[in-house]
Order: sequence, then C-alpha cells, then structure tokens
Amino acid sequence: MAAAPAPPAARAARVGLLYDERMCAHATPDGEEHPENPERLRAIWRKLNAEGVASRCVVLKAKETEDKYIASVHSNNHIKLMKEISSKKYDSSRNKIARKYNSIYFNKGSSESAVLAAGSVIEVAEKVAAGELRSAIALVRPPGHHAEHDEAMGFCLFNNVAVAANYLLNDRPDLGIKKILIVDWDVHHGNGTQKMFYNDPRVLFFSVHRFDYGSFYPSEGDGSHCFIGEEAGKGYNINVPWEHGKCGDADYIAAWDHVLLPVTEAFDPDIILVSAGFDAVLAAAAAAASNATRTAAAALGDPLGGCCITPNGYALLLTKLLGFAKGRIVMALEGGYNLRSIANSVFACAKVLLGDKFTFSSPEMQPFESTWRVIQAVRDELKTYWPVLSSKLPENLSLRIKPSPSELYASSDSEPDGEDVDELSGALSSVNVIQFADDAISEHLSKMKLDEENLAVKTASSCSTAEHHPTDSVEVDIDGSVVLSKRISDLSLAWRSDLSRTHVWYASFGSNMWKPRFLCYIQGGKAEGMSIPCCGSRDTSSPRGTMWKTVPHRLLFGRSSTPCWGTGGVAFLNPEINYNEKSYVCMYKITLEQFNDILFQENRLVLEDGKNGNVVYPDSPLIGSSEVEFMSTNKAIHLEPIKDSWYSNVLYLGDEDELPILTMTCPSSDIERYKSGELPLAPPSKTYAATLIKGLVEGKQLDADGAASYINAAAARGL
Ligand code: Q9C
Ligand code: ZN
Repeated sequence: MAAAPAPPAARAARVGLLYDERMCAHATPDGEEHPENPERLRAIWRKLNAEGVASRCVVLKAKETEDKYIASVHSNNHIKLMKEISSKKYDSSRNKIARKYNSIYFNKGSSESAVLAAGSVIEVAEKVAAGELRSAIALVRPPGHHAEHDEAMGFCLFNNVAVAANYLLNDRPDLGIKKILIVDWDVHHGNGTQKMFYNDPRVLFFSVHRFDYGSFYPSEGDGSHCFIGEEAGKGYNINVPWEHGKCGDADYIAAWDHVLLPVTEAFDPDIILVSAGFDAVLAAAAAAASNATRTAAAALGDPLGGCCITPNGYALLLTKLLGFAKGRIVMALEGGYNLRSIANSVFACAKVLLGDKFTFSSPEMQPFESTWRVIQAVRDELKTYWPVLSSKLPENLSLRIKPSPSELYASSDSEPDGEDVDELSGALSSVNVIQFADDAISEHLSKMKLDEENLAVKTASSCSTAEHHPTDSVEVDIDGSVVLSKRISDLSLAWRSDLSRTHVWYASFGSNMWKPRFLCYIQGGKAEGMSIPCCGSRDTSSPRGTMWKTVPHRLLFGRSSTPCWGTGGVAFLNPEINYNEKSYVCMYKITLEQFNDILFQENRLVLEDGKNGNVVYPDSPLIGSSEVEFMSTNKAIHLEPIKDSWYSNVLYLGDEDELPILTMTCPSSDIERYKSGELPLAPPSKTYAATLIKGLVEGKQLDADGAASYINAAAARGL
C-alpha cells in the first residue's frame, strides 16, 4: 500500500512546548508580592493558547529528575536542602534559611517546582537531541542561571540549563552531543552557569547582560569580558557586558553579528540551549499601540531589566541561531517580570521555531557608541582563541550616544518589594567615576557639615559633659593581654543614634579579615600580634553577619611601617576597578555608626586622654546616609578633610542583601605616588602577614599555602 502523503502538521517543524501548573507551586510564603511569581508562567501559557500556538506544538508535561543528574552540577548538601526545604521539618526555619541567601524565597511548593524545572529542561533537551523534536521551549520556574554549585540565589534554586547540558554530555553519550552552546540572553549575568563550565571546552557559554561596570545584579566582577574560561575551557566563556541600561535590538543584533555568530560558526555546536530570560524586554507592542514615546514605552517593559529588546528583537536573535546545530534549539525560561512583555516575547519566539514567516524591519535605533566599545573589547579578549574575531569591525558605524542619567532613570519601572531603588541606582551608576573631581566633592562635603575643626577633638566639652550624661565603662579582654577601660561621653550626638539604625557591610581586605583583630575595632583591645590596642567603637555590639567575597581591585602593600604592626607595609586596595583582579574581602554587617568609628580609628582620629581614660571621638560622622547615597552612584568618596590620612577614600563595592558594601583605602593620588616611588611599597611584616593568612584560613577562603602565596604575590608584584 502506498504511503499516504504526510499531513501538513508532520511536515512542519516539531516544536516541543513544556508547561506544567505544578511549577506554579513555588511562590512567596505568605502571598507577598514578588516579581518572580507563578503568574509569569500562566500569562505565557494563556497567550500561547489564545494565539493558537500551543496547539501547533507538541505539548509536554514536566518531569521530575533524579538526584544523580542534579548532582552533576550541585553539591549533595544543596540538593538535599532544596529537596527538603518544603517539608514539614522546615516549617519553622524556612524563612530564616531563605534570608541567608541572596534574593531567595521558599514555600511548601518550592522543592517540587525546583526538581520539576530541572527535570523539564532535561526532558526537552533529550527529545531535541534525540531528534524527536526539532526544537523546544520549556516554560519553567524557578529560573536557574544564578544558582551555583552550593548556593541558591537570584530567584534560582537549581541551575536547570546547566543540569540539562551536563546530562547530555555525561549521561547520554548515545545521543551524540559533544559540543553545546549555551546562549544566556537574560538581562542578568549567568554567573552560575559560567562557573559550572568554566574549564570545560565542550560547553561554550555566551552571556550578554547589563553590567554597569559591575554594579548590576549579581554585581560580581565575573560578568566582565575578561572572564574567558580557564585551563582547557579558555576561550569557551564569552561575556558581553553592557555598560548601561537601555540597550535594545540594535545592540543585541550587533553582539550577535560581531561576536556570537562568528564564534558559533567556528565552534559548530551539536545543540543550542538558550537561557531565555525576557527581562531585557520592552513592551513594544503595547507601546506602539498607544503611540507612546520611547521613554513611556520603556516604563511598560521589564521592572528589573531596564533594557529595550522588543518581542520581534528576540525573534530575530533566535532566527539568527536557527542556522546552527541543525536548528536544534532548546529554550528554557529564566527571568522576565513584565507579564505582557514575556507573553509577547515567548509568543514571538514560538512562531520562529514553528517556522512562521517573519518580516523584520531593521531596528529603528543604532547601537550605542558604548556597544561598539564593548564588542571590540570582547573581540580583543577572545581573538587568540577565535581567529575570526581578529578582523577589523566595519568602519563608519553609526552611533548613538550614551543615554543621559535622566533617560536611564525613566527606563526602570518600580517594583513592589523595593528592589527598584537598587536597580535604579544601578542604572545611574553608568558613569564610571572612581574618584570624584575636587570641586564637585567639596560642594558635596560642604553639605556634610564636616570640617577640620569638627574632626579635631573637643576635649573640653566632652569632658565637662561627662557628669551629666550616661557614660559607660567597658572592660575588654581579648586574648587576656590587655584590659582597656574607656569612658565615653557624647553630648547630643544625634548622628550616632541616626546612623545606628542603618546597616552596611564593611569589607575588610587587610588584617581585619581575621575576626579577632576586627573585633578590636568594635570592642577595643588588641589581638595577637598587635603592638598597640584599639579603643573600639562607641557601640560595641558584634557584627550581625560575616560574609566573604572577591572584588575586582588590586591588593597592594604600601608605607614602610605602622605603629601597630611595626616595619613593613599595610594593605590597600587600588581604588580603580580591574577585572583581572580578585581580592578577598571579609565583610562584616555593622551599623553605619560603627563604620564611622572604624574610619576614625583607621585614620587615627580617636584620641585617648591618658589621664582619665576618656576616649574622644570626632563630633561628626565622615559617612552619613547622604554620603552612602552619593557613593552608590559615584562609587567612591574621597574625604577631603582627612585627605592626608592613609585611608581617606571610601569605596562603594556594590550591594549585598540590599545593603551597601563599603571599604576604606588610599586615594588614587596615593596610587600615583606609589607608582612614582614617592611613597614606598613594602611587603607586610611577618606578624601582619600572619594575621592576614589566619583571616583567610579561618574564614575558609584558602588553605595556609594558598593564603601565603596570595599575600606574597600581592606583596611582590606591587602596582
Ligand atoms: N538588591 C533572574 O532574572 N535582584 N534573577 C536583587 C537586590 C535580583 C534576577 C536586588 C534579581 C534576580 C533569574
Ligand atoms: Zn534576569
């Protein structure tokens, strides 16, 4: 019997579409509003059904996965916790555990959703790899690309795409997948995925994201274009980090045409996995319908992303990928928080995969001037690994100038849980001011009511008020060596109670990385190795938290001796950002009042009156709330009134847990003097170095050898 002609449906590309209401179970515990909520999936699903697209796809249900497949990229502890977090056992501690992570919530449905999300991406990837489907879209949540080996973060519990990639490579050799391209177009850097394949040449990881010089979430330097992979994986990690928001179709298309596509051609992947966040989207359809201006249109877009891709833009980016890997493309949903935008964007992508004809009008906008700069930097960084990137970019590129701060300000919508503030300051920080021009700063400082006189000690008034105001006498005994009593009298120091209500992270990179030494700045006294005691802070309460991080600033050792540590240099961070650097910082969550007291001590502004044991602090804070706000935009504040002190430059290193990370170091002008030899660079003394090493070892950052070579290397290489 002759074969009947295939029905039209069979000739069309078979496109998988995975949707499962069970992944809506993950939600905030008490119905609090949150951008990453179950309505995201439902909105997309409704749109695809309403437009008749779902019925043209092969619709699949979610599938749980086995632990062993998740274990390829996550620690067993992490898997166990994520799988148990929804159980009764954690009813009373669930929220507390969530708070330990960065931007994470849990409820009774989280465990199931997370396992289904990872399993679902495996499910569709397997079917595409096996040729059962041409391509597929997995509508999953929670998203995955921020999740790290042993850590949930950024709304992500398991790294769904990484789990699926590992499954194909390691568990299914029968499918013949040897090289995988992961394209991460979520507006945020795919930090988790990057780390998981950092030295693996079988996985080419490409992420294009808002970076804003490292201040956009996840605010780690490793979204920089300098992070190109390690060992055998060198050249197989590509970051395209936008310098500011507002990047749109034209910018992304330029990154595709001049970075991603030529490399993909050379790499020749067997399958492409897309970490498809739609948080760089602009609700263009809605905007066009209302004939709105570009700025008004931006306000309709994603509440977190502040970029301007249109649904048609995503469709074009996807179309350009279809020519590779025999069209085997798996899209997995990551972020995207404007319901209308994500529904329109997924709809546009589904039509591309189904083979619908699209007419793309060329983007109305030109790429930003900064876009070409970023693309050129990426090409330069990678051209030895991908010779196709060596060619010169076309000349006479037409450019758009960078958006003004007010334009950027208008581009991010507000968000219910207060994240808008953070995202806005991210947008505004697109001006990379490391240190502020003197006239600008002096104007600002005049606002601070801070002058040399205020910093000078007011012994008379302080002592005379001692009788009328509460004083305290704190006995401190650290390692039994010193007992320091102090009486502090502060009259009407309203700033102290104000600033005691604000918390910040103080990021230490020198001896304060060793907690007992840091505590001397809080409680007073001296720890092992110190030759003189500290007077401590007015408020002696212990830090609320401790956390380690690495920062993109060079560690150096300068000055020739210190009163506390004797001969040898002490640690500074070069205030300039350098993404090739990774310096360890131990961060302590303390009040802004305590931070000022540390600044005072570090800069020798606290006087001890030997006769009566009084400790006298400056009357005004150096860093108040407005200075913190100023820094979140300008990255640094040079404290003019104490400009000759060693640590007169306060740097803002980003945010953690919604709180600013602050550190203190030398001004850039000192760096110049170190470079010229005017100031001495000097290796640390033995005891000082031993303290740093103890900090790193006890903080579980490095082993003793690793810590010693980290310090020695920093001391030896200078600037
Ligand atoms: N101040 C994804 O798009 N923002 N995750 C936290 C903290 C978190 C985004 C701001 C954004 C996470 C998958
Ligand atoms: Zn995102």
